[in-house]
Amino acid sequence: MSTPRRLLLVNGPNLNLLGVREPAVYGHETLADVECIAAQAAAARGVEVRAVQSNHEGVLIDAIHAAREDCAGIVINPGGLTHTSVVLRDALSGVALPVAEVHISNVYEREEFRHFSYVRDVAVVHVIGEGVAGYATAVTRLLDTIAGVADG
Ligand code: CA2
Repeated sequence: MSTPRRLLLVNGPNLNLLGVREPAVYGHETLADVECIAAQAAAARGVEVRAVQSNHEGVLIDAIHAAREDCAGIVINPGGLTHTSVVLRDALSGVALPVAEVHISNVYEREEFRHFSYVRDVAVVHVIGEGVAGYATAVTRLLDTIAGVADG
């Protein structure tokens, strides 16, 4: 079967507040802007993006499971679940799709509890602290990885 020309973009809890609160940390762009940035980076490579944001862990898990059917990879900013969720990590490793982990802020320059990520070692691409532009970087690097796997 050929590789689907679609990525799943997952944004975790509270990322719906982007552009509305804490602009000093997360910038002025909104979640809609982020989804557009990712979609444009993917479209440049002939790939579409299915975007999901939820404040409910189970909704994110269901979207990750569904990606197994029709997506080539997953770009995810798990929000605070990064630092707490074995469940999210298990979903990502369970679907066995290539994963790019994105954080808008530089988590390593923030509180110590943000330094640990349950997702880190199930992701093949990590983009940390590039602001919302990091979503484009993550899409491009993930598609490069997928192309390398497909070619190899
Ligand atoms: O830097 C990132 O992208 C984070 O994943 C964002 C999470 C935070 O818990 C991680 O440590 C790092 C927080 C997402 C909440 O986003 C907000 C956006 C605007 C206003 C309030 C929260």
